[in-house]
Amino acid sequence: MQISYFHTSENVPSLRPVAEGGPDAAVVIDVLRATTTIACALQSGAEAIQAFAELEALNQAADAWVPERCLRAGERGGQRVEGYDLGNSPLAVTPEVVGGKRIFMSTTNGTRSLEAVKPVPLLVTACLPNRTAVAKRLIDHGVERVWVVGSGWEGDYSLEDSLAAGAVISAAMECAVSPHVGVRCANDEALAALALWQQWRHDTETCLRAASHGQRLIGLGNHDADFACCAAVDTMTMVPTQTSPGVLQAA
Ligand code: 3SL
Repeated sequence: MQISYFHTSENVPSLRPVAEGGPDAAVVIDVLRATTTIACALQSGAEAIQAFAELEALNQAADAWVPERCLRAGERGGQRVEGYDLGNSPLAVTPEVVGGKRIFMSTTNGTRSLEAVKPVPLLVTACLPNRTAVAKRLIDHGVERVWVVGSGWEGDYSLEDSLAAGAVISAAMECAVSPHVGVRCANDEALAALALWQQWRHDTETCLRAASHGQRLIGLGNHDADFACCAAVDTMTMVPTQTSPGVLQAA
């Protein structure tokens, strides 16, 4: 298995079909906080997350859904979009709130990364809590070329997404015990992510708080519980998986 890492959706190369060397799997990461929230929401029993880069498209799709089973989650600049049911906190997606519901979701960066790799045959999302579960899923599927895509912040690099990319790559290397499964970093970004994980793996919360987006969230108010949730490692086996374009479900 060859794993490439791209820091943001803007860095993702044009997609080619698998037969022409394109990826057969993609892993989207937005540690703070979209992919952590997505995993928590599905763990809490949400029927699905339907992701949108733009609010207009989200509103159209949500308007067409059964109102009692529909929630709108929107985040811009770290804050909840006015009039929406939810922002982007993993703590808000409790079973009481999201059980049985479809969450129509748009965030500043995370849902844009999902959009960028929507056509890839196997698309999953990762965060620190489910990083080993994601790595195992890749191995079980026998995929050959994996693109891991971070979300960054408005086109810029983010430390916490790279940390989680390294966490997933490291888990894949540890889990690939059969002699015929080899895991290799296919670009420098993947190697650098792995080095970052080696540096911070015993203190992930410090890394998240030191990161520029961590500092942005701290500036917006108390996010202690969000940091603790997003920094937890291997606490979840949920692997959000795209089941139809833009729709993630527990699979
Ligand atoms: O950028 C994103 O997609 C969000 O996850 C950002 S925030 O953590 O909700 O501020």
